[in-house]
Amino acid sequence: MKNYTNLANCIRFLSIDAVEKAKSGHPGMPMGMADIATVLFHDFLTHNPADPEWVLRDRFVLSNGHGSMLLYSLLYLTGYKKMTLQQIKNFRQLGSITAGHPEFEPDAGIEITTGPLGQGISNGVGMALALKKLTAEHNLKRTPKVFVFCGDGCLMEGISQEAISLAGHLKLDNLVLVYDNNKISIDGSTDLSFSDNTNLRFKSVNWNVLNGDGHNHKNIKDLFKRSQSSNKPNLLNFKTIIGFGSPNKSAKASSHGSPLGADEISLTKKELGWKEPPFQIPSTLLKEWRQSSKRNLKIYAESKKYTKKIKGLKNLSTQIIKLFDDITKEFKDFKTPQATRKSSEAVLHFINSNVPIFGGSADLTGSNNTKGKQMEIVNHKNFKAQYIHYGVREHGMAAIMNGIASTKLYKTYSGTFLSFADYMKPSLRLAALMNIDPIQVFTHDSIGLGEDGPTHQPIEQLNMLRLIPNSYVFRPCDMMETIACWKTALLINEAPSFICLSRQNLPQISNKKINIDGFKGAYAIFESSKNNHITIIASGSEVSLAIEVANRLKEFKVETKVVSMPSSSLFDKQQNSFKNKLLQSKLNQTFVIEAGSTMYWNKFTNQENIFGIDEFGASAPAKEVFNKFGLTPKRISSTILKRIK
Ligand SMILES: Cc1ncc(C[n+]2csc(CCOP(=O)(O)OP(=O)(O)O)c2C)c(N)n1
Ligand SMILES: [Mg+2]
Repeated sequence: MKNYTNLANCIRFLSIDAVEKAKSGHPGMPMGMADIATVLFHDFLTHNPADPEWVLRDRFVLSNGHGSMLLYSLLYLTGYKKMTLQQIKNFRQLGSITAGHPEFEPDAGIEITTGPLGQGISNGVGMALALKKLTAEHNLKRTPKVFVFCGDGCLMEGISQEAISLAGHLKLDNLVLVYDNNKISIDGSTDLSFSDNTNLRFKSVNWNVLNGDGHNHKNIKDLFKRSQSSNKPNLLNFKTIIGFGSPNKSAKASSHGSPLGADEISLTKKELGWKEPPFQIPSTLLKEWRQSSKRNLKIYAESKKYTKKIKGLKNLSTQIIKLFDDITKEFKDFKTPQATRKSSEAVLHFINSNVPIFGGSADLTGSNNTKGKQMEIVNHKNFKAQYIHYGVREHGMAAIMNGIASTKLYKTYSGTFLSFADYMKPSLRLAALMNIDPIQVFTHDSIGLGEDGPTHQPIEQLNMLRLIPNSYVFRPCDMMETIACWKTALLINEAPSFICLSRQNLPQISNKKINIDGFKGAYAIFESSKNNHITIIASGSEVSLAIEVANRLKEFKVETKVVSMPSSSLFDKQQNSFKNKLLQSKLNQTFVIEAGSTMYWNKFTNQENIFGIDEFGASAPAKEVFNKFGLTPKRISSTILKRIK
């Protein structure tokens, strides 16, 4: 048997030293999980540090991301080139890849950004699902596994339940969740707030549950081994001691999130028999760590015959551009009034058979119109399929999609109502932070949904989404704009997209005006004269309203340019000359109409020039709700006339 204790102490002291030097960080978790991680990396994890992005590697996810030094230590010790000792010494410093919480850096071995607790578990479910699909499609001999570490906090978060429930339903047997059951969180003992029977909880959602001692190497090995023959997802519930080895801080919340301090470090060294100066790893131990992945070289070499065939998302853009030429041709003369969610469905019929994609909906398939014609439904017998019934699990869905998107094997989109974007926000933000590209289809995008009332009528959600850096909000007004938005969203590889669609029918108005190839997020859709007095910006269902307003204003000799802005996010990225020219008007007056909160639009004009809604909607037929909030051609045009007189 290897000397796992000394190998694990390498992780412990790198973590202790890095946190001490940074004067901040979380030593307790790496000290507590070091033994489990050592056994996993030495004997089970299939990876190759010389090729971090090897497509058939197992994935390692640190859901309890505060213990980031555990991950950085493992990557340094096993020999990932980018994870140098200098990086470890620069823990938590500007410009280092050793950020406070792990930040997505696949070529350094950091598979996903974690920190907000519970996300990583759900990301792991997405990765496991994508890898099951890959295995099924390519008939692989071995399904790559996903090992997720989590703590008490991750399991207290509601999102974990959504994810484990779906994972159990789909029987994702390549998923191994390793629970750091140390009974400590920041406030102290978990007895203060957590008395779940975690084993029963997992068993009830169809998981294989194994219990062990997280400091007994033989026992740890045994559990990992037993998990290999399971046909269900696996929970390895390990009793551990946070801050293991520290005489005064182990098993206490005081080791969770602050440096041990010089005195306690000396005592810990004594306790664990560690004699090295800070950041020094004895060469024999480092050598053993560096050798640890060599056992995978045979699998790595053999996998070449498969990896050559796995294209993932490489060279997809040319295919997408060609596909959209066909879609555009098909619909260029389309005239029937139609809800944009229906238009989106029509586009999806083409996409699904031409793009490697996972679609889905959180139990609103018929309302979100997210299921393309030929899409088969993913279940434990059919991982080749494309459509995921996520059930009513919006937050889990968004985080699972981040896991799928992080693999770069598939594009992924989902559906729910726009007002429930609130349920998904934490994961949407993380997608943007990671520069990954999930696409959310958000239907029922305004008070225009009518009778379901204010709980379902989004008001501030459009702008909430627009405020997420590195993300794209789309809100098309008709069929052709929907095509443009889908095309742009699919071509974006480094940011999430949110496509917001109407429940209600809308007229076809953009056919003659939109330039799908050169789509810049906004364009003039209607000009009552080339010499416009004013400009009105509108999006989605309010574009046709804006045109009605313009027609009324013409009766009063006011000439209007209506700018349809299906994507303010994309428009913002354009050159000032284009933006200024598009918005210019003789009276230098810009107005905005959007059935949502007004605040975002202040950057284009004065508050008085914005027609929106800054209170909750109302339960009534759509037309009456639009009336109630003054979003009618008559009210808006008369207000505009007063403003410019
Ligand atoms: C969503 C979210 N809420 C709160 C936090 C702040 N936080 C970080 S660690 C932690 C305690 C977690 O306890 P546990 O997972 O048991 O970690 P341990 O102390 O055992 O390392 C909290 C509340 C967070 N990172 N994410
Ligand atoms: Mg804990």
